Amino acid sequence: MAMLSFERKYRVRGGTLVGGGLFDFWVGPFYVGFFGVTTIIFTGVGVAMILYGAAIGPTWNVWRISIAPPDIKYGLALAPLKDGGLWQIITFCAIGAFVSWALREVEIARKLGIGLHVPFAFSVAIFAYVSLVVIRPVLMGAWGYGFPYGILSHLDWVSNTGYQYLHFHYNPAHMLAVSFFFTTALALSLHGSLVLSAANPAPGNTVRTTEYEDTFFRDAIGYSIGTLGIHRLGLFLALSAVFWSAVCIIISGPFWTRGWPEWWDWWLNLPVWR
Ligand code: UQ2
Repeated sequence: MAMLSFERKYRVRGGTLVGGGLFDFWVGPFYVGFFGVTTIIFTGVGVAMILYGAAIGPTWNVWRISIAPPDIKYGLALAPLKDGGLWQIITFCAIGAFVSWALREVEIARKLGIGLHVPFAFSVAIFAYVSLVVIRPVLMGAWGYGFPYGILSHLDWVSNTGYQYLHFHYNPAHMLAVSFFFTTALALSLHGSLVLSAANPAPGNTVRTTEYEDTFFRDAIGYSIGTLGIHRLGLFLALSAVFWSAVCIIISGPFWTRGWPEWWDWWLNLPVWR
């Protein structure tokens, strides 16, 4: 069945979480829904605030435009618009747009009768962003601990925040996150190359089935995780990378204020060495 006729067949009413049939329609290829409307509104207001922040700022150089969070002195209060208030509105709109997008994914998945894996995975990415601009700032008592919205300025923030803890690579949660990122790249490179080797072989060779894929890895390492298994593993590895990234920054400040190398003193102080 051609993709378009398949889509027409499954473009049916129902599955909505909010609004019933009110926004249950498509615009061209795009499903709208209640959360399509809220996504558009949050995105529109957020982008307008970013443009306003850029307009009242010192530069139109895209690399240097930056909208900073409020000064630490404002604590967790609302700040004046031009002194961090814009950042607060933009953060609110960003979270509103991201959550709306996730819920729109839920409605589409419900319509199709498929699992909620995609919105679940996206929710972990939202959790990572919320960790940086809400959870950690709230735990530390000031919105000023959030990161600035700018291409170079957010890089400066990451560098400065890392150096505040002397050497961020000694953060055990950061170690886990990095290891999961690398393992995700390994798994996807194995998977992508294996699928292409069988499904898109060199000219003159016929397309091979999944048994060939299994056999390749059984011959090479004595084990094949399977065609479904590799995707379970990939999702687990990728979500773990994002999850431990969130953990590694949440614990830096709220739960550990010294240099991360010093955290490992527990190892040096084990009674077994004495
Ligand atoms: C596999 C399989 C796939 C795959 C890949 C494997 C047929 C198409 C890549 C091999 C993966 C293994 C053995 C797991 C490696 C473990 C880590 C932590 C990277 O067996 O089934 O399906 O794509």
